[in-house]
Amino acid sequence: MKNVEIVRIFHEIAYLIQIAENDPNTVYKVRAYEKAADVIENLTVGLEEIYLKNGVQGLRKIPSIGNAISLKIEEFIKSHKIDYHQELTTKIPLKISEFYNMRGIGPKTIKILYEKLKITSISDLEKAASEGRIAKLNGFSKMKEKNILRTIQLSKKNKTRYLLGDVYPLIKKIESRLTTEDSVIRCAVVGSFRRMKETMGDIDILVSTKEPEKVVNFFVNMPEVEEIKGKGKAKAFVELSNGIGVDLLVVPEESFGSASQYFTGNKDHNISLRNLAISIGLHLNEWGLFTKKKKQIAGDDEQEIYEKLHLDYIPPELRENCGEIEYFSNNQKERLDLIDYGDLKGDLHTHSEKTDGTMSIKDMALQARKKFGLDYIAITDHTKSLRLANGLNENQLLDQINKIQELNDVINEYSTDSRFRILSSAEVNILKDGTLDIVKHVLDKLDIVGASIHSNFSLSKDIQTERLTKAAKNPNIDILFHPTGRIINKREGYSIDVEKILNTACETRTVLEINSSYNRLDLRDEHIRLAVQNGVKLAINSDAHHPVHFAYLLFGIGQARRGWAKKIDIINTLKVDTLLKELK
Ligand code: DGT
Ligand code: CA
Ligand code: CA
Ligand code: ZN
Repeated sequence: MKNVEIVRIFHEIAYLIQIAENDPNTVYKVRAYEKAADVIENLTVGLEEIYLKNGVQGLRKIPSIGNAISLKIEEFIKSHKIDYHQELTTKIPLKISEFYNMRGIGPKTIKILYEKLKITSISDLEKAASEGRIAKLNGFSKMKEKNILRTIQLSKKNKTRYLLGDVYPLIKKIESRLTTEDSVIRCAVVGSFRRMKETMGDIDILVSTKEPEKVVNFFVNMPEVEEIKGKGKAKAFVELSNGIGVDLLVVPEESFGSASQYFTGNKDHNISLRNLAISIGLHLNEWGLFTKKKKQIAGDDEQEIYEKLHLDYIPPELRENCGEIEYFSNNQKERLDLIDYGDLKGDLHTHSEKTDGTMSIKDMALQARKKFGLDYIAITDHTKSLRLANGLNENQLLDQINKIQELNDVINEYSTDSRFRILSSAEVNILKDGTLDIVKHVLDKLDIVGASIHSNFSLSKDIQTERLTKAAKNPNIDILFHPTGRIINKREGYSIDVEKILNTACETRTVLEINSSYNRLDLRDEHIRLAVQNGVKLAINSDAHHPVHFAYLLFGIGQARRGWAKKIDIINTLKVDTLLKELK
């Protein structure tokens, strides 16, 4: 996604010109780059798509993108770099990303510190401040110096967490490399990653081996390792080039199960489990489960730990100390038929090149069937009031319905087994007052209707809730897409009364979406749990704009499991005919 890179570059340019240039007019330039970055950050469309379709003219139609900036975007799309940005970073070799979250240490301060003390990084800054070199500068004081040190401490604590989807491919690569290494017997990535938490602080990897030192050395010498922060005989802690930390723990084979349990966590789940062990006269730690006389009765197999504590196996996604230990005790009658990773039969939120997607409807369908084993997808292109995404109007939607009917025959022509089905649908834009931008008689013709909010994010809680409940009460709307609108680490989501919306969804039989796009994962886990308790049906969708995005369904399923969603709670586990009957 080029948008993200361009946003980063524009922020960097804005930051660096404040240091590099002394002209008083630079404020306007700075503001222009920052405004452009903000607008691009909130676009639902790829700049590259806009450019490929409509060229620089198309880019200029975006609010806050003027001539100069549209040319910079073009330059980036064509050459994957922007010369002006490179000149600036060469001239001023600052580690800018380190300074972003430093409240109170803005570019003005950094400019002086860079010019006078050649400070280019936070560690330079920390060193200079602790040596008292900053207080001596003109315009600074002991007090200011102290504040700088405090800000650095704070920012170390609040380091932003990494998105599961951003680090997933990297983690899988490291896991498979370690797994195939000769000296490794078993390898597992544990911690919050194994619990499929939407973000993670660091990565935790567990290995069993007879040659701990060999494994530790192999690990710290991997190409992704930027810095070795700590290294012992049976553990190591490194930082990768993208900044994330990795803890490696090496244990003997007979402790691999108990160590997996311990380092999967979370911490509170572990504490409850340990107390449960104590209550039946046992002792549990990362090395195993022991009797009072220190005899090991379990350890190499994680499941056995739970069994010996009279529990059914608790899936990692549920280990948050939120009632799972009581629920999974052997005497509980009801089994939890949790949604599983292979359970989805279709995807009810996908885009084609007709709006802001990048592939034809046919290619989306063929790939969904061939690569991801799905039986159906709904094409949910945007509608007309979302201009930036080239939203479809009524006539275009009617054309698309016809086209999809034809395609359904074409793609099944050579298939001998079950038919694949493309459902005609749309991601209808919910307007400010809760009405839709497509007339009813066209919506009536679609197989399924999704609706979502793409504007007016900052309405008051009452009004925003009213807007969504009104949409849910609309008999045409089957599913509300990304209901809370949050973007992880970036945007809180609209202010809404989630319980009220769940109640309305239940009464009106409106389905709520779990959007699998890993920067949304909307609904979040606790909302899913509430929805399930209230009998609201859910759909796990990819929001794919390209076939590779079907892979994101994995994250949506993980999120659903964290919310205790059962297979029957998720409508797209149904066969397509049953699904269409079940909808309101
Ligand atoms: P993260 O890294 O913030 O996303 O979250 P986790 O859950 O991966 O936490 P992390 O990396 O600090 O530790 C991994 C696991 O190790 C954690 O889930 C449970 C276990 N653990 C860590 N510290 C403690 C502790 O003080 N007591 C207990 N019982 N377990 C701990
Ligand atoms: Ca961790
Ligand atoms: Ca850790
Ligand atoms: Zn969408």
